[in-house]
Amino acid sequence: MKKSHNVLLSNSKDLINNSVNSLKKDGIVVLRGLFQKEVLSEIDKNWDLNFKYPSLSGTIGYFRTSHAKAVLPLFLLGKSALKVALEKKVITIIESYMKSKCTLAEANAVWHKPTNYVYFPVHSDFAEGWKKSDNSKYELSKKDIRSPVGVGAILYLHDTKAGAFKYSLGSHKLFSKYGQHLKNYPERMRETINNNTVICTGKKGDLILFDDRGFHGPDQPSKKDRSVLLLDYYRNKTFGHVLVTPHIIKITDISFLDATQLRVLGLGAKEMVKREEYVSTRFKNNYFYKALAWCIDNAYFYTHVKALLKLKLRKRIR
Ligand SMILES: O=C(O)CCC(=O)C(=O)O
Ligand SMILES: [Fe+2]
Repeated sequence: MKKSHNVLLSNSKDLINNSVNSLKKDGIVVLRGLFQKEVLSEIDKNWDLNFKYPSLSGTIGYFRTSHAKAVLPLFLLGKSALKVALEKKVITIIESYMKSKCTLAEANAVWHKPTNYVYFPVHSDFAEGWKKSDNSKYELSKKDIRSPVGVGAILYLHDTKAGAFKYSLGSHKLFSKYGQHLKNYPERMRETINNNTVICTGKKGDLILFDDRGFHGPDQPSKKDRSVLLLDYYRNKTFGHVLVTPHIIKITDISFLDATQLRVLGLGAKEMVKREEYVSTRFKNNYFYKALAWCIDNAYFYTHVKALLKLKLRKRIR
């Protein structure tokens, strides 16, 4: 497996065209130095605040979705997260590559714990027949999948080696012929896909853009924690102005956005999945959910009993 991929510096000449060409040829481009230190340090500060404990009964905190993974709706990290997701050069690159307007369909902050096993195997995000959920009316046709229907983005929040993102160069041109799972591909094809895979070791602040149709995933198993921002932009000419589920945003954070950025963010867009059915709410199915909910509901029991006792005492004195 190759170990790295070309990195484009944010001040390099013709960044937009070079990025689009790299996406066309390889399905991936790595952009370095696009975000100021202050943007990254504000994200760090809010990350520390949000990733200390899980959110319980309205407390600040992350959503646990599996043993190894915890997530946070991205924009709870504040204005800086909006600056990253709606960076104008990034929007221009994606929309030129897609030959269409785009919508930021998903945006999450993701924290991965180390494991000795692979829990997120290499995959393609889209294939013919793809739907976000069973009752979704948006389904990809054979013709749809020939266009770049989605572009993913990963921002590294620290220098990343273990657990780095990996991508099979050029695999987006297969149009996910045998579906989203590598195990369903003929052996010769699987070999080629694996041989063309690069591990994108990178620096804090690197933004990786990739065509979602290509084979990709985190390099696992990994012995290190990993903190990333994970974004997905969908192609409007394919899906319409649609996002997966509406973003949660603090109203005081959005005054700096222009009309294009608000449109990409999903102002006026439709949703594919209701908030209550979105993957980040899956703790409701966990074995401990009801017991924990009971504990929270009764967490103020002592103050209640104290109030009752006081009432009784007062009645006796009278
Ligand atoms: O976390 C990664 O490295 C890849 C994420 C990914 O492929 C996905 O969310 O579809
Ligand atoms: Fe993916």
